[in-house]
Amino acid sequence: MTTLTDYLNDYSPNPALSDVITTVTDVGKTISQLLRKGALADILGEAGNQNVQGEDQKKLDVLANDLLLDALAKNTHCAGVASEELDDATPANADGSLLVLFDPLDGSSNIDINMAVGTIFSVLPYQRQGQISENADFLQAGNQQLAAGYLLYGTSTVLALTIADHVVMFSLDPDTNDYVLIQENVQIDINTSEYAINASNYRYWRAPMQQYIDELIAGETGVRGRDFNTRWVAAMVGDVHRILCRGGLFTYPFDTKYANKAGKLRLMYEANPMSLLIERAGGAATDAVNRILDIEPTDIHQRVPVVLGSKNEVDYVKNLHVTYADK
Ligand code: AFP
Repeated sequence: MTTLTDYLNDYSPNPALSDVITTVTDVGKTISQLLRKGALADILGEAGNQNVQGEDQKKLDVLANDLLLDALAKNTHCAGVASEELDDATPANADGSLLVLFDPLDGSSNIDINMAVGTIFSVLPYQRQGQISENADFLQAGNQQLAAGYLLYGTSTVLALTIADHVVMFSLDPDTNDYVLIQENVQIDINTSEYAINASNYRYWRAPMQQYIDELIAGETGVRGRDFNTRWVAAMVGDVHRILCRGGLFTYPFDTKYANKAGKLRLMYEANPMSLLIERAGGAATDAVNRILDIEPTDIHQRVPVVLGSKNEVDYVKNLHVTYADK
């Protein structure tokens, strides 16, 4: 049996990264326990305020955010934290060498209905050791990430992590409260017949995305020549986990539903960490055309359209968009 501590000792490039990952995943144990208690822990329902995204915060959004913030503020290797729930980045320890970004509770709308939720995290290098970190320090492309992962609080609590050229998965053992290695080298099928999208936004998509989904729905009666299936967890962590387990395509595409939003998902603490996991598992991740990990960020809360998963399917979407652009 290999624990997360064993794995970090064997594969982590430096003790500081191991320590920060341990801090984040230890908070994950607490969040997991709170979720197991559910309504009995008085953590369900609305917190009564909105976050920087203008979204109503759930009690657990705020609690998970505060638990992560408090724990990382005490970690001497953490120079600063950026969270979906906070307007600006929060400085931590100026001598730290790492920056941590997270969505503390992805899929909040699932909390009150006992469906899957998760924590998504990303670790970037801090280049100005000795100085107080600020928003600009976080504006690094996703290809600079030193680590990325998520905790999925589902029927069991699973940790997916990449700190090297591969992806590993751990399961939280409720008896020992240890993360135990369950998969050493996650690989995604390059083809798939399963896709995840919120189809109610159809009328807001651009023409190539509408054509792509029309083709999937046409199945064997259309150009794709085979039937497809859909799944939609309404928590990116759940959809990405399914794709890491059995392939598939997930997309939250550009839509015109809200004029000032390129899509719903955030680049820095949702799309980038998930894209690193997907690519290192042999998949692909784009904004429909461009590689997400190469996007140079301009704001810690900027949004990005996302198409990720089985490589040949992601490439198919890209070709459709490029063909449309050439018309
Ligand atoms: P919440 O955290 O507000 O529930 O949003 C979750 C999310 O950002 C992402 O995890 C889901 O894939 C997506 O939004 C679901 O969006 P819809 O509610 O529009 O389907």
